[in-house]
Amino acid sequence: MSLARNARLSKVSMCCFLQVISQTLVNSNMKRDCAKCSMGKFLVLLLFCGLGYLMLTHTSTTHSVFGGQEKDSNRLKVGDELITDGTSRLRRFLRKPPRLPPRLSPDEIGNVNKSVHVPGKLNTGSKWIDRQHSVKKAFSHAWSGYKNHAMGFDELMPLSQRGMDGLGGLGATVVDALDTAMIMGLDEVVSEAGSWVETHLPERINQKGQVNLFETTIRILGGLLSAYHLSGGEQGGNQTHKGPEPIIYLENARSLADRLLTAFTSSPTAIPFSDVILRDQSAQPAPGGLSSTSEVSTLQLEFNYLSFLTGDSKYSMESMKVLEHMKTLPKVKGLVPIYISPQSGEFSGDTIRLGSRGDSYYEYLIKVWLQNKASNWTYLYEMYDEAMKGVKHLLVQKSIPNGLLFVGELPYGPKGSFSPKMDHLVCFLPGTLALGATKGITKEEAIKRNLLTLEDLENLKLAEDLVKTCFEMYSVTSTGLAPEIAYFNIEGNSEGGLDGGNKSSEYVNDISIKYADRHNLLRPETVESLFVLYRITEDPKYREWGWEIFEAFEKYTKVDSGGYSSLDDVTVIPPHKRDKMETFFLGETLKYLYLLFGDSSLIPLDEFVFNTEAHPFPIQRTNKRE
Ligand code: DMJ
Repeated sequence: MSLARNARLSKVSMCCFLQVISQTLVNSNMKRDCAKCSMGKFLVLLLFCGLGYLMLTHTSTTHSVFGGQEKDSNRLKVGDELITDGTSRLRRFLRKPPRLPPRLSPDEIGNVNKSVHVPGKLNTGSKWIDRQHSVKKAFSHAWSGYKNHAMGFDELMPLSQRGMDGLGGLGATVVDALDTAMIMGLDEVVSEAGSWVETHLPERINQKGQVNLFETTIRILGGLLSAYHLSGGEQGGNQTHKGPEPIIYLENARSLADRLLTAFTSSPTAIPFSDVILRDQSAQPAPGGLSSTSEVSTLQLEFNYLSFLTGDSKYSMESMKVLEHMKTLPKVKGLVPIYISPQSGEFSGDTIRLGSRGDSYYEYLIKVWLQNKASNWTYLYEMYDEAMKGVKHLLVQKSIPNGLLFVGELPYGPKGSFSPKMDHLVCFLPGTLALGATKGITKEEAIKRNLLTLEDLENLKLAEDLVKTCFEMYSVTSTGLAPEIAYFNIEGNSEGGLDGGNKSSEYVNDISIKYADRHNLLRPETVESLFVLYRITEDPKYREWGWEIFEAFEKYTKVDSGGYSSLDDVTVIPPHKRDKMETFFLGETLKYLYLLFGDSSLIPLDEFVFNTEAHPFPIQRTNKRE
């Protein structure tokens, strides 16, 4: 039916409608009251004419980060233009609250959406909308610094206002930041970053030299895959964002992954080499021959999703061999050493920790299982479950004098002494524990549906205790920003004179910070866990803590000429700035803060799994892989 015919029909039906209404009124009590007064009649008719006009002319346009898929009424309204004929417009007008203004960004949608959104506690109040807006402004400031001084380089050096290639030269900031811009509804940034990917990335992938398999997978491959999804790629190219056709992101992802695969295929065992030479399509071990445990076990979400999207199982098969092999290796109550040999396939050394080189091994066990529940990889859940029991038995202790729970290390294995050292990196763990407990739904819902075991409840409690500790690692310092590493004072192992400088903190005597560990790299782990804990427990204190951290970043790391900088020492004011803005500040830190302050229906945790670089992939409900 043509649009003109539609419009005619809708006008006809509207006239009939008005006739019926005015007839009813004329025959009703109102007639008796007003019949004597022709002015009254006229006013009533005028009122209905106005109403009819509104119904005929009112159209609605919504805008979202998701491509075209219609979700239930509790979720964000998605899709492109909603143009309806007059009749259905009339039905909807009578049924629904006022419509959204045109082209709202997701944070604004969160605001409007609350009028039809059910879970009251998570509705976004205006304070949080303002705060979310501040995060968006911070992202724009970070991007403008990068764009003006370092476009196409891996990272911005905000103080010297130039770029550097610390990650192999694939324009890492562009790709890491892209899906954050999509989520924030920053069309201009999406367009700039997307055009750069389309124009420059294919050549870089062909011609660049050595890159690290893990960093390239989590930042570049992960960023491309989530950009593909968020721009509507899975809806058959129904593009919902500025920038190139979504297929461009997938093509680049595939071309990159085909080269990265050589790290797996050229290794004599299931454990991949740590580096790839892109232009030669060859791979090599790290100096010393060993790979990091976390690096080889933090590739599977990305390679699985690529297999799902392309229908080519090779990516998933190669990457899953790593975890299948690790399942067979001896462990200490589920905990593993931080090095592994691609030559022998065995773990190397005794050091066990959830900080650097160990962290995301534990994160991916549960996330890969959550991503592919249809594949029945229950061994991953069992490995995760056992490891978390090991963490509780061997690594969790309480500080003195005020009893903060923290996760320490076993530098010499289970028979050696315990070290009360905790990397900021360990602060991913509260979020992972909470996710593992409820599988992404709220605690309230999980309890109502009787889904939580005693173990889940214990893990959730541990998550809440640990995220408090992570927050206190920020509040004990003079700047309100956490150091890279903290030591917790315990019986017989207390460091005096190394406090963080905030004498008014309740925990100033519980936490010590060594001189070499006082830097801050704009890392995301604590705000990541605050975001997950807020979504799961709905406790507003996590948002308040996140806001305090954001304000400290604003105060001490913002660079006037554009961008944000790392810091040398968080215990002194003013802190000395370090000339580097890490890509994960845009890819992770600001994204998690934005989501923390926003509506819970934006990237729901039971529908998406975030890779370790905060790139969200949809959870696979079916197993489409070949
Ligand atoms: C990120 O690249 C990832 O989150 C990784 O898993 C750990 N380190 C950084 C952020 O701190």
